[in-house]
Amino acid sequence: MGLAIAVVVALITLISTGIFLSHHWWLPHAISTIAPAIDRQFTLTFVSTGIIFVIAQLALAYAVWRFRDGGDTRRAAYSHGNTRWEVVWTTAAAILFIGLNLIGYQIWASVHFTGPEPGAMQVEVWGEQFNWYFRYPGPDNRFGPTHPEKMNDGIGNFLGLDRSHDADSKDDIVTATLAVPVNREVELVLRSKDVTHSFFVRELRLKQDLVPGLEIPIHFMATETGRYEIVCSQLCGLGHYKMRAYFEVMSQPDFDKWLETQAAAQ
Ligand SMILES: [Cu+2]
Repeated sequence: MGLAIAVVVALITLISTGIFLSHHWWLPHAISTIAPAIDRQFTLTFVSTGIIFVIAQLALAYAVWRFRDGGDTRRAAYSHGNTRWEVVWTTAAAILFIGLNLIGYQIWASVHFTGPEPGAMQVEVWGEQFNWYFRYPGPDNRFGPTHPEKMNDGIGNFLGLDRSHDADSKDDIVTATLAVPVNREVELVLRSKDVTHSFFVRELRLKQDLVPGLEIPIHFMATETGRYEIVCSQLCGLGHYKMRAYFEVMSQPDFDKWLETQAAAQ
């Protein structure tokens, strides 16, 4: 029985490790300038914890086999721990996790704490149960104020704009798709109308919560044109599963044309 359990533990370990090594299910194609650093961090975390996982599981399999019941009638002796080894394990785990955090922190900070490059294009991202809206500031480059009491999805005033009174709102463009020009720095300002949502585009390697009452900026540069999916990755209610939108990366001329069409439809 001991041998059978040891073989099963070893097989589970080796097969699951093999699945990861084969990259059969792996990260989707990356299209942002920050992506290589995030993928490197991911791989570093995976490799270091993976090696420890394999060693620990194979040691478990060995112990199950080595100390199996062999009809020995001696009484078992109980160990009460080994302080020196406990200090060693705990210190090693602390160094590993704090080290990984320190390396990862720099990548995270480059998206969140350092501002975008000058000349970045600003877009507001709004989440509501269960839709996404995006707002471009228009030719004046300024977002008009939003009035919660004027928000009315029924008449298409999703963000509560008062275009007849607020000068800055007049040329604001509200869309259902997030389009950006390729190779241009973009700053997104994330806002929520109701509960916490999360903006996630796998190919950008970008995920950030939208928190009611906060305006959260993040920035990125997309390096390949194409159409990708935005999903809400924070369980936000019954319709969470269908809270999606498209993210399109276009050439600058295509983007200009697209924005013009959107402006005409306001
Ligand atoms: Cu949501």
